[in-house]
Amino acid sequence: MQLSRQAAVQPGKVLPGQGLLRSLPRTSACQHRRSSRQALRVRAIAEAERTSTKSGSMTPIQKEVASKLRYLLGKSKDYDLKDIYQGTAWSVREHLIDSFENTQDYWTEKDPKFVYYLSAEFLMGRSLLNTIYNLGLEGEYGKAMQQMGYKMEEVADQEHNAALGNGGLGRLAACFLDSIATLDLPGWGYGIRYQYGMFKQLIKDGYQSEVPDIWLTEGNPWEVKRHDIRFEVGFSGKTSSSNGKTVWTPAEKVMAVAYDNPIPGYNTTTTSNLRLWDAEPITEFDLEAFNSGDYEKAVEERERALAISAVLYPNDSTPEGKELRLKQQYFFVSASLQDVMTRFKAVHGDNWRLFPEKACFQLNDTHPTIAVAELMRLLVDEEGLDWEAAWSITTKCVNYTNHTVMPEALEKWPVRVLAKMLPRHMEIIEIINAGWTKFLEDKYSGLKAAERDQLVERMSIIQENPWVKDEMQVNMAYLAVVSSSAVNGVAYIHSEIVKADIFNDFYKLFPEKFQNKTNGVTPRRWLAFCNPGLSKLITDTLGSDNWITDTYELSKLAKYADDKAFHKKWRAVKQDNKARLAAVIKETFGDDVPLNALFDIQIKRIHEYKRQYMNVLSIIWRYKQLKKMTPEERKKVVPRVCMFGGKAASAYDMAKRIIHLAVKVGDLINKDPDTRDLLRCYFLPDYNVSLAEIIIPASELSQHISTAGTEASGTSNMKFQMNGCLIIGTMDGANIEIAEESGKENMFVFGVDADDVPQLRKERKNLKTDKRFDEIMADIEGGMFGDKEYFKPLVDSISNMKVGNDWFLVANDFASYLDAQEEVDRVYKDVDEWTRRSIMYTAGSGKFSSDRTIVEYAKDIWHVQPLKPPAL
Ligand code: NBG
Repeated sequence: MQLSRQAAVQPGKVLPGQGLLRSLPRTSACQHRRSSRQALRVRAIAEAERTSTKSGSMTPIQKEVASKLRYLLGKSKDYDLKDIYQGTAWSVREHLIDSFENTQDYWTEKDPKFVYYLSAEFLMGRSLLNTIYNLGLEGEYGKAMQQMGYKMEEVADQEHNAALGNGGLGRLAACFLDSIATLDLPGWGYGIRYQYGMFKQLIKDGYQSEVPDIWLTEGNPWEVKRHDIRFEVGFSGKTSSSNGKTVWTPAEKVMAVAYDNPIPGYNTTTTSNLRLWDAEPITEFDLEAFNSGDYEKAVEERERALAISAVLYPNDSTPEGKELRLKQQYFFVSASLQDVMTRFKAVHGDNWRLFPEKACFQLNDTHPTIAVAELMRLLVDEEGLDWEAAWSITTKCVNYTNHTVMPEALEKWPVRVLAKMLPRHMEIIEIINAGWTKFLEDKYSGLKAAERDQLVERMSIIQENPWVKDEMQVNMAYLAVVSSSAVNGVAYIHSEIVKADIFNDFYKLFPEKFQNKTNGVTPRRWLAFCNPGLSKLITDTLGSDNWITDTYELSKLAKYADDKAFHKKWRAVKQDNKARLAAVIKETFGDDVPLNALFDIQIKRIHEYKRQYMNVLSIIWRYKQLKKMTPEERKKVVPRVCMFGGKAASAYDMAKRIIHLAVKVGDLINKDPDTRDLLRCYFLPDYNVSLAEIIIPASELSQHISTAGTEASGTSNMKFQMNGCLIIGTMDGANIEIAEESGKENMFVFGVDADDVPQLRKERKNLKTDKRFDEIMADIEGGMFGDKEYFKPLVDSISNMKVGNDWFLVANDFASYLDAQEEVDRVYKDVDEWTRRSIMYTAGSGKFSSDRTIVEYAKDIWHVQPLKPPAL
C-alpha cells in the first residue's frame, strides 16, 4: 500500500485536476480515527474516575480538562479564559504525546531513511486548534468546551503565537512539517528554540516600534524538554595535529538541550517531530569565581550561553552579518548532526557508508550551510574516516534550497570571523575549496589562462570582498551548491533565474543538480481550519472532505462556477468572513467599515521589492480622483477598504518610512467625510500567523506586486487563491503558476517582464514618467500627508534620479498597475463574474498544497518512503 502511494506520484506529469495524492489509502486512516477515539475515551474515563467524584454529567474530555486545571494549575474554580486554554492545551498534549511516542517507536524499530529539515526558522503560529483537528478530536473538545460555556475559538485565541520565523521562509518550513507528518514520511525538523521570537510591532504615532516577543513565560504545552538529550557545542580556540589527526580544542563550550515539539499529521497515526535546541551553560555557576568575589565572572558563562538561543534575528531576506548569528547557525547545526549521528551509531556502529541510506539533510536557505563543514569534521576528526570517504558521504546527504535571488541576501561570512569562531571549520572549508578550484582548473584546462583564472576566481567558495579591501569571505551559497546533491529554487521562474543567473556557472557544470520545487501551503491550516464556512460549503458540495488531503479534488468546484445558487452560498461565506475581519478593524481602530466594500489586502514583510509603496501611491491616486468627483459620479464608484499588514526589519529605514506613509495616508482618507464611505486605508499592526488566518478568508482582492524577477515564490498568494480571493499581480514568483492553474484571464496581471528588468534599470533615469506618478510625488513632497522631511528620501528613491535609481521600477509599472486597478473595479461591479472568478481560484489551487511539494521533494531529492505507524 505504502509503495503504491509513492509509485503513483509523478510530479510534472500531472494535469490540473488529476490528483497526485489520489491513491492515498483512506480506509486505514478512517479506521485509525475511530480506534484512536476509542482508546481516548477509555483513557479519559479512567482519568475522570480517578480525579473527580462529583463530576456529574461531565464529558470525558471535560473531566480531563478539569483535572489539568486542578492538578497542573492548582485551580478548581474562578477560571478565566487563559486557564481554560491552559487546561485544554495540557489535556490535548497527552493525546499528542501518545501518538508521538507510538510513531517514534515504530520508526525506530523499522529504521527507515529520514529527512532532516534544517532551518533557522519555523513560524508555527498557534497549535491548539491545529492539533485538535489533526488528531480528529474536534468533536469531543468542541462538545466539552460548549458544555463548559466557552467557544473553542475564544479559547484558542488565548494562545501565544510561536513566531520563530520572519516570514515566508519560516512559515514554509512549518507547512512542510505538517505535510511530512500527514504523508507519513519519516522526517524531523531541526532548529533553535528562541526565547524571543519575531518582535511585536506597535504602531505609535504612525511609526513602527518593536517590543520583544516574550512567548514562553506562561509555559509551553506543545514542547517536551529532553533533559537527557544534550550535546556539547564548541567555539573558537585552536587546532593542532597529532599522529596525522587534527584536534580542535574549543575555547568556549555550551550545551545544546533538546526540546521536542510533536507535529501531528492530519487524519493519520503519524506524529512527527520538530526538535529545537536551547543553549545552556555547561556549568551553571562558577563557584570558584563566586567565592573569590568575582560575581560577574561567576555567571558569565551562563549569560554567554543563553545569548545563543535568546533571539531570532528579525531580518527577512537580508542576512545580519553579526557573529552571534553565525554562532546560532553553528550551534543548532552541530547539535542536530551529533544527534542524528548518535542515533545512527546506536544501530549501525561505524558503518558510515550506510549513512546516506538512512539520513539526508535539507538546508533551508544558506543559514544551515555550515553543516557541510561540521559533517566533514565529525566524520574525519571524530569518526576517523579519510577525507574522500567523508566527502562522498557528505555530498550524498546534503541538499540545498535557495529562497532568494537578492544579491545582498546571499550570505557571506568573512574568513576572519569564521577562522576565529570556528577555526577547524575554516580549515575544512579551505580544503574543500582547494579541491574544488583544482577540479575547476582541470576541467577548464582547455581555456586560455586568463579566462580560466577568471572563471575559477568567480566560482571559488572563498572570494575577495569587493567592498572591503583585503577582506576574504566565504560564499555560503557556493559552499552549499558545491556540497549538495540537489539544489532547488521554490517556483518555476525562480528556479530558472537560479540557473540562468546567480548559479549559472555551476549550472553549466552540473545541470542535473538543479531542480525546481514550487512551494505550497498546508490546506489544513490555510483553508480547512481558518475558513470553516468555506470548508463546509466545499465538503457539502463535493460530497466528501477528501480535498483536505487531495487538493486536486477542488478542481471539481469548477462545475459550479456559473451556478447561481452556488454563487449565493459562496458569497454568503465571504460576507461572514468579512464581518469577522471588520470586527478586528473595529476593535483596533474604532471604525466601522462598510461591508459592501471590496476588501483589498496586502500582507507581507515590508520591502521595497514587494512594492507596498506602489500600492500606497495608487490609493492616493484613487483618493484624488474621488475628491474631484461630483456626488453623482461617486455613486458609481466601487467602495474599497485597503489594508496593509507586515513588519519592517528594525534597521530597514526605507521600509519604516513606507509604513509611516501608509498610516498617514489612512489618517487623511479615513477621516474625510467626502470619501470615507468609498475609500479607507488601514495599516493593521503586528501582522502574524493568527491575524493572517482571519484576513485571508475575508479578502476579495490581494496584492502580489513585486518587481518581476524579485519574489522567489511567495506563499501567501497561494493561501489567498485557495480561499477564493482574486489576485492583482505581476508575472513573478508563483503568481505565474497560479495564473496557469486558475486562468490568467481571471487574474489582474500587469507590469514589466522579468527578462526586461536589467535593461529597464539601465534606462530608468531617462524614462518619461507617467503624469499621475509625478503629481503624486509632488503631493507627498509638498506635505499633503505631513512629515515632508521624513518622506523626502522615499520620494527621492523613486523619482529623483540624482539621489535614487528606482531600482524596483515603480515608475515603469505604475501606469499599467492603475489600469489593472480600474479593471478590478469594473469586474467587481459584475457580481456574477467576480464570484465566478473567485470559485475558479479555489478550483485551481490544487497544485499549491504543500503535500504536492513534499511528495516531489521526497521522490526527487530525499528518496524517503512513507511509513505509517499502526493505530494506537
Ligand atoms: C522567501 C522569499 C519568498 C518565498 C519564501 C519561501 C527568504 C530568504 N525568501 O518569495 O522571499 O516564498 O522565501 O520560499 O525569506
